Amino acid sequence: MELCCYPCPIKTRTYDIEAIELPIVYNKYGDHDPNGLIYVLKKDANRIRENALRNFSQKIPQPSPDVVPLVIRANIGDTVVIHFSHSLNRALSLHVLGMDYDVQTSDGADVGYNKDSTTSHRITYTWYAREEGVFLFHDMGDTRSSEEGTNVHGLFGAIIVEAAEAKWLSPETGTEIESGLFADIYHPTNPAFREYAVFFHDELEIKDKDGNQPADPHTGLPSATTGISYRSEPMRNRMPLTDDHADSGEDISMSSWVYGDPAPPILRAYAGDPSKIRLIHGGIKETHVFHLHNHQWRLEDANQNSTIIDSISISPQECYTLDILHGAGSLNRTVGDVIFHCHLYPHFHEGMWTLWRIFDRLEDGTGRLPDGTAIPPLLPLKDRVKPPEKDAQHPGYPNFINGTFGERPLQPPLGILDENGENLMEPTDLELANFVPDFAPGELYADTCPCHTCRDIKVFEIALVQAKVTYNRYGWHDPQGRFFVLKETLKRHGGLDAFIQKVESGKL
Ligand SMILES: [Cu+2]
Repeated sequence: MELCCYPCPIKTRTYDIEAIELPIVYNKYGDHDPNGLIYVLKKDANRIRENALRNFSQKIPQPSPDVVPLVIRANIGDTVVIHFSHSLNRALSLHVLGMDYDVQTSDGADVGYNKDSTTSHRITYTWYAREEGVFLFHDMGDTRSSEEGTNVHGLFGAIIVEAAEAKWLSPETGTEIESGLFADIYHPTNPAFREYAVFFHDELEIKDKDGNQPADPHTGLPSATTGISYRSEPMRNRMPLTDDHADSGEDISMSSWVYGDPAPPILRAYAGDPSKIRLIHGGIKETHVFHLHNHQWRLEDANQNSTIIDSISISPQECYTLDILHGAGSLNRTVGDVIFHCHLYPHFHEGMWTLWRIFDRLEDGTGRLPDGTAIPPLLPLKDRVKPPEKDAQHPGYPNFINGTFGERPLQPPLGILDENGENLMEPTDLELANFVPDFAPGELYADTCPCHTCRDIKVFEIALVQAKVTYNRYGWHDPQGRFFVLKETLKRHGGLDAFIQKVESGKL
């Protein structure tokens, strides 16, 4: 018998899924959708609803950790049976994109002459897991994109198909899980990896903590909200530290030192952990550009000749697997917070961003962030070297960084010189203890040349200059032009003042 014809056992994996209605609170500032609709495992429905209602009833409504898009998993070769039910007074369904099924029974839609496979009560769907990847499911019982529909209120989820024989464990407890955005994936022969499901969705129907349409504090105009996995961190809630509205640059507005962590779920890993992001566009309105800092992946994850990218456009209902090259922290094993966001800046501004936090020391559940928030445990992947324990000199990221919660974050040490060539920011003893062995300005916590193929260092001394810059012969100008100049250029023109004079008089 040919190898491909050998019979293999067909495994049936069954999920009981319910659609429920509940308020979804998108952040600690109380932004919420009072009419949220989500899929949950039926056995979790009461607990999730009760916790959500309790947190919603607080003076400022608070998010409920259990309220996240439903992510279930299967192995290649599985037959997936979904018992779907709900008690809402409408026709709803589960329609999966990209998996095989019989359209007469399991389409989750009411289309043409096919049988209607939406339901007002209960129905069973059968899907076939033929290939590895991430597949969106959503409601096709009500396809309207308006606030009367279901999608904008959150009725979507995903199924991730893993390799045959793979298992999925909780990153915090190490136990097998039935559902969850994040999982550690183990396989008998393949390396373990961190798996992160990330849902983009947009144009949400959001009220502020008082039940009003959120407004932009700078303009007074209505402010839209975009989300990641039923959470959002709009800049409208991160008010400037002072009365000066200009005092809200990115170093402040996106800093956890000032405001605490953003609301969308934070990805977590130890430096070097193999990692896959399962990116899902759950919405039905707009295309977004997922951009992850400091890391790259191949456009086609299974093709070693495929283009290396760090951003990808994702349209409604699309899904991608981002197999991160070199794992968490990339080739340099960088620890710290890495931002990812929609690169369309209005969406970024309206809440579509969060962090990937990469730790250097073992997090056993006893640690705390500078704002007092407990750090949940993160079990090391079992096939990797265990991260070192913390000690007094190595309290783990971010607790070796010089900073105070609620205050503007400091510039990194050794990064800026004054006009006499002296450092403006000297490192603390604790920072010094956590630098890499061959640290240098700009590469304090990560070796930027880990292969050590070349240690010849060329130093560029760069000045930031402000001067009036004239753009054309009609006199169009920027009175506060700011640009970089090599120090040797300044010297060649007789120093800073002489250089500025030449720029402003049009001689340069
Ligand atoms: Cu966007």
